[in-house]
Amino acid sequence: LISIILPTYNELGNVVALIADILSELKDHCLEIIVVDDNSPDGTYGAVSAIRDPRVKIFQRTEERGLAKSVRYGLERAQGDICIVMGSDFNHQPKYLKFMIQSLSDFDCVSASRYLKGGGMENQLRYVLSGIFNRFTRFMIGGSLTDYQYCFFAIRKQVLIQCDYDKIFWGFGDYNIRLFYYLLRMKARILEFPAQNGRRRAGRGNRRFIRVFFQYAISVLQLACLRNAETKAG
Ligand SMILES: Nc1nc2c(ncn2[C@@H]2O[C@H](COP(=O)(O)OP(=O)(O)OP(=O)(O)O)[C@@H](O)[C@H]2O)c(=O)[nH]1
Ligand SMILES: [Mg+2]
Repeated sequence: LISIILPTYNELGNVVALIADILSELKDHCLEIIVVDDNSPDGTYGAVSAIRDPRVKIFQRTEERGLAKSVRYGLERAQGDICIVMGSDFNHQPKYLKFMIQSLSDFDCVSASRYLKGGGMENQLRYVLSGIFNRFTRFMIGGSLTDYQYCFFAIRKQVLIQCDYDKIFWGFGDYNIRLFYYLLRMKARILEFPAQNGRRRAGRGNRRFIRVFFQYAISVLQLACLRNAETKAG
């Protein structure tokens, strides 16, 4: 069983079409789609609930809002031995899913990268800034990955459950940096493949770029300190 986790916040114009695309792309696979909605005011929950397909499950969180906590919520409810996390706005394209699932037979985690040859994104300013930030991340926390913050990956449940979720799942997409830090420390085998960022079809995405940038920078510095302390401790 493959579990696909889709966190949503105001994705009424995207998520229903995305689910249809995923179901069609993976029609030969046994899967469940777990949508975790943070009480979106636009009616995302109602639209997904109206999908009459037992493979599609929707959960609504009302206590707090947050991407990383929603992903955790979905992962904790996932029943598959393969979990895939992706956004629900078409930035992460379903056409890569088959490759990701196939490649997991030789790896613990398969992650999309905009920074391998063949990958990329339309917004050039964001592409360059995220690229610089990824280099900074690599320098500070180690590893040889090219994209630590894209949040589009498939992972074996067996490997995932060895991680301490409390240390990873908080904040926005910075949880991805922490997850990869701990996976690399566990010597998990991570494969990156080149991916083109898809165009958001509807709605407005994350507009708090500056805030998110600082949040990510703080996360990297925290991990660098941890790495330093661990190196000293031997
Ligand atoms: N459950 C939940 N999902 C969220 C939250 N914030 C964002 N998301 C979802 O997480 C994914 C990534 O968020 P986006 O707003 O697209 O961030 P982004 O890709 O950096 O921004 P754009 O490039 O504008 O799309 C989307 O599927 C969102 O719906 C949240 O607080 N809770
Ligand atoms: Mg997006």
